Amino acid sequence: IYHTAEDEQRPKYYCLDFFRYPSGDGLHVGHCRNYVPTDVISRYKRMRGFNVLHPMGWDAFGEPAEQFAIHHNVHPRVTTDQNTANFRHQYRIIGASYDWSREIDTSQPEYYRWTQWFFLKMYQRGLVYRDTNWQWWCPTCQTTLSSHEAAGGTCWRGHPGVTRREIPAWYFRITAYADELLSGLDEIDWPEPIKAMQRAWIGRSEGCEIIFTTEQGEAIPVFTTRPDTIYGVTFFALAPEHPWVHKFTSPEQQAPVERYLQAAVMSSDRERSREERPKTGVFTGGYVIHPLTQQPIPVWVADYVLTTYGSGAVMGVPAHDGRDHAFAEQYAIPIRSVVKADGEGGDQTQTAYPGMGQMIHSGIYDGMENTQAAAQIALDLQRRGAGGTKVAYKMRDWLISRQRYWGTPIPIVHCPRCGVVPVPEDQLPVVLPAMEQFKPDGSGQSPLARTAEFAHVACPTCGTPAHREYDTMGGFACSAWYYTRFASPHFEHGPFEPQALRKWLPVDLYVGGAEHAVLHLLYARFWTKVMADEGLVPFREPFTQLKNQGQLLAPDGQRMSKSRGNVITPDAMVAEYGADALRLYEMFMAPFDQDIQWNLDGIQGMRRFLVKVWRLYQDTWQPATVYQGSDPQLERARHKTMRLVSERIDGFRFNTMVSALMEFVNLLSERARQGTWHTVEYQESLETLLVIMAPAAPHICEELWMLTGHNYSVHQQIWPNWDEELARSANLEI
Ligand code: ANZ
Ligand code: ZN
Repeated sequence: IYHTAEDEQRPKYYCLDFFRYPSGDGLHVGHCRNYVPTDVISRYKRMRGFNVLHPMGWDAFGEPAEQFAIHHNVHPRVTTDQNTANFRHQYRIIGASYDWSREIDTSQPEYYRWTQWFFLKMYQRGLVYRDTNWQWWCPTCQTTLSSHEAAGGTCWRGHPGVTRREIPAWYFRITAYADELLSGLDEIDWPEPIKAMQRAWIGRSEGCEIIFTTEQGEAIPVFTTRPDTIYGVTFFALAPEHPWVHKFTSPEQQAPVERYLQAAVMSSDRERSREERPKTGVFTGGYVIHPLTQQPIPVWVADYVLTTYGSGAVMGVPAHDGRDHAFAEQYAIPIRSVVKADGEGGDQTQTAYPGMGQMIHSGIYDGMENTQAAAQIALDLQRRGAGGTKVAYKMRDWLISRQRYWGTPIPIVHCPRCGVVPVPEDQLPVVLPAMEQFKPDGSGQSPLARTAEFAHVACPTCGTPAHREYDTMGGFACSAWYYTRFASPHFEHGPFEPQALRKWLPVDLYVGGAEHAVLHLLYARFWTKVMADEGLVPFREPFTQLKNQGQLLAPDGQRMSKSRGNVITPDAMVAEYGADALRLYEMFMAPFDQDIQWNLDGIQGMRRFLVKVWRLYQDTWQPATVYQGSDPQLERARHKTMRLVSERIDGFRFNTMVSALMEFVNLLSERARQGTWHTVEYQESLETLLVIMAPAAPHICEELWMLTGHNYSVHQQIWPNWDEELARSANLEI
């Protein structure tokens, strides 16, 4: 017997599922494609001698939970507690072996006081700031969104019609870690598509900053990857949100510019940067001065220029940039070629030429290769104080303010005398008041502003009557560090107990859906790096290995959803076929990461398989010690099966792990049919099968383990070792 209690001698294994937000819908069988394999791995690792941490908790704060509560007109505290009870029940019936003594709930003050504590740490490190800006605004959720959450013009919850508002909000300076977020990807074992999405999201681009000047001599920089095209600049374009638009706008152009601005800011960045989108803009009436020719260049406003990238302004080079070309054609702006392709005349202006070649119409740089000229021009500009090399990132800072009730209150006080004052650490948590009227009222302000007891406080510094920050943090703040809390979930003197943290973290295996590629998974990496710089954790990447399960579609080929009425619940399947049949089918249906459709025949087949296993033990298990004959072939098959099952669990090949078990059972059935089951090899095989099938089908294996006279529990057995020689030479005859 093997003791699975924690033991300091053993290595650790931290196997984490994405924790859940406690929606009212509960689990459907699609979710089990995540939870069953991780449970199998956890059980397997325990039997292989690891201390395994396999916890579950609730991502309870945030818009999904609050939207659900609003929809059902019940307080989110009530719905959250109801829903978590349902989830807990569902996890239990599918046999998930979570350590429920470590359950956490991000909406409890014992948890969110540490979310607030981290906010203060970041504040001290200069990683938190407040800024008034154009924010993404979801009219359905009635709250601001981060650019991540608003990508594509749809709210991350699926609501269309995301627009923009100009409001003050709090940000985490995630861009300070852009380079490390990029380079860290090389060290972790994550699916390549997720890494690619993070790289694209960070969007590092090496180029050059070039400083143009206003007619009054003020500097206005642009970011360009093509300084070699500087003599081809025929216009200058500002993003509609650029703060200097008004400075350039002449009295005559006032009205058209205003009209343009109002329309422009409402479309999303992605829409605005679509290559095929017709280019629009308006002339401001103003000019900038070209840094090398000193010529005046007309300043336009154009919405294909994003305020969120580079400096929010571009030097327009229609001869060599596709978008600038389309724009110039639209507004009859001159097109001036400055790089010619080999063997070309160079002055064609029908389309943009983005390629390499020889410099023309570029003063002293004429005749040079353009790549060489680019470096030279960057250098010359730098000498004159008119620019230099620069790296730009597509990624923006992380907007965390939400004008919503159901979130972690931001621990800040606004004092008429002292300004912004962070709440002192010893006054945490700032408790979310229990409000009956928690719904947004359409004012755009957080409901917390309406609670006098919460809102009014004495300034922690000077005692003057002041008011609290009303915004709460978006739910992604809570989930950015939860994986550390599981190490010591009840610790009261910090977010985690340092010893426990060192023992369990980082997470060895993290499993969940691919839809979190750039939200949660990027935020958590950022938070970890801050924790590391704060000296709190001895690692810089939280999740050593990441796996994304494939999607399970309904039998009609659609996504399972309540609204479509095609949801299949584990509750119904467990009631009808048993948890083990469900588990085996979840693994057997397809490779772990492949999308697949639910098929009732599949689970019925698994049920039949388990009945067959059951009969085998009823009919042929022999407690006596009198054996007849020997069966070397079966012995080889036994060793081979031990090896295959182990390798396939390790390699995330759960479907073929199940087929290895099935082949072995077929072999045993054959012996049973032929009456050649009185051998010691056969009886040993029956015993081995229960042990190696226990992670996949824990209930039936435990039951048969007991019925065949063993002591509790099959799950505390040592995983068997196989003989490589025997395992190799086996030929399975089916
Ligand atoms: C002049 C130029 C000439 C450009 C040329 C390109 C080709 P990546 O590679 O994605 O970093 N740009 C700069 N800031 C922008 C903004 N805020 N919104 C929209 N476009 C912006 O792209 C860098 C190029 O994107 C920059 O180089 C700039 O156009 C444009 F033949 O400058 B380029
Ligand atoms: Zn004060």
